[in-house]
Amino acid sequence: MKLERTLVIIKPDAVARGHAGRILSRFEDKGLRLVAMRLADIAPDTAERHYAEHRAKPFFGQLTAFITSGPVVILALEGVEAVAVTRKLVGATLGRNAEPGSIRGDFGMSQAFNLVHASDSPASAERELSLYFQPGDYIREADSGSYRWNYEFADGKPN
Ligand code: 3AN
Repeated sequence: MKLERTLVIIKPDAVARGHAGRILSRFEDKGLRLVAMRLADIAPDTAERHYAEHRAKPFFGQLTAFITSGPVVILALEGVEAVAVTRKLVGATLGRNAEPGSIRGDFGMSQAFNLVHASDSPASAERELSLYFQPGDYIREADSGSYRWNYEFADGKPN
């Protein structure tokens, strides 16, 4: 059974405001599965590698300072089309524009302090997951039985 995995970071603002549990619940409620998780401080060099595509942007310094400013919860989530599903649950970058019902739409107003990072493509997810997790950090591969009521398995493939 091959399912997609994505990286989520519950950012320092969300952890400091005491929303980590409720944000985690949003992903679990949807049926995305936690396959690795850690509460940690992100090292500055890891933050710079993570956000390398934004290096030339004027907010790069603030962005890396913010993500390293306090503890974060780092998650690996699994499911069919997990990257796209997770982005949709997270919502638009600017909290005050984000759709009500999305995490950013329900929990925040800011652009910089926008509660959650989520990988934006399967290729980014692969790169970002490897920044934070080693192969041994993941739970054992789930069998399809543990997804019995999340998907239909007509020909062995989740649908
Ligand atoms: P998203 O997180 O929705 O994928 P990106 O990739 O455009 O958004 O931006 C990465 C992060 O940079 C955002 N999560 C946000 O925290 C921060 N950011 C984006 N634009 C700005 C900005 N104009 N000023 C400050 N921070 C920003």
